[in-house]
Amino acid sequence: MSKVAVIMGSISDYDIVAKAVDILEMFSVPYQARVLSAHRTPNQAAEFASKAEQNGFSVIIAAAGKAAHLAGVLAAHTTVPVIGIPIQSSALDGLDALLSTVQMPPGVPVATVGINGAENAALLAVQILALNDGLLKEKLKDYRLKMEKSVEQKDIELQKKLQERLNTKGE
Ligand code: RP5
Repeated sequence: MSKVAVIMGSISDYDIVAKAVDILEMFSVPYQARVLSAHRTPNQAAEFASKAEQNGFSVIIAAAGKAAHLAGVLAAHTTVPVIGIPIQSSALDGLDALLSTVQMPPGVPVATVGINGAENAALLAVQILALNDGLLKEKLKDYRLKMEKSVEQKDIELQKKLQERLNTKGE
């Protein structure tokens, strides 16, 4: 199966990135996680992206905070789709990373998820892989169904709580 690369700009991003890893593992998608920085290890980051396709990666997830150029730099060195996760790691609460990641010039796209949106980044990666993988597509349908059931259950619980509230007030 095609692999997903999960790149983070710093090990301090890992707590958030771990949520993406959890999702990939849940779908049994092979991945490789690395710390590579657009600013601190620019040559290694460029080399990784340049060789990503030949090394069997079909999607790259790139998480970075502050002046978050990682996803864009990786995207500049490959045509493998890059999904950016802006990390909330500075005084600007992640808005800096969001804008740095999402505002790519025409020609070099980065599919940017919300600030700290690691789960969605992984799900989007799984959805991309599922285009050519029927089993993965089925797993995604199951995942959506479970999500639907869980929200329906919460709604039932809410209705119960509200009814109890009304009953207590009526006593
Ligand atoms: C970014 O700067 C990293 O992605 C991280 O979110 C932020 C802070 O990095 P550290 O100083 O914690 O290594 O490049």
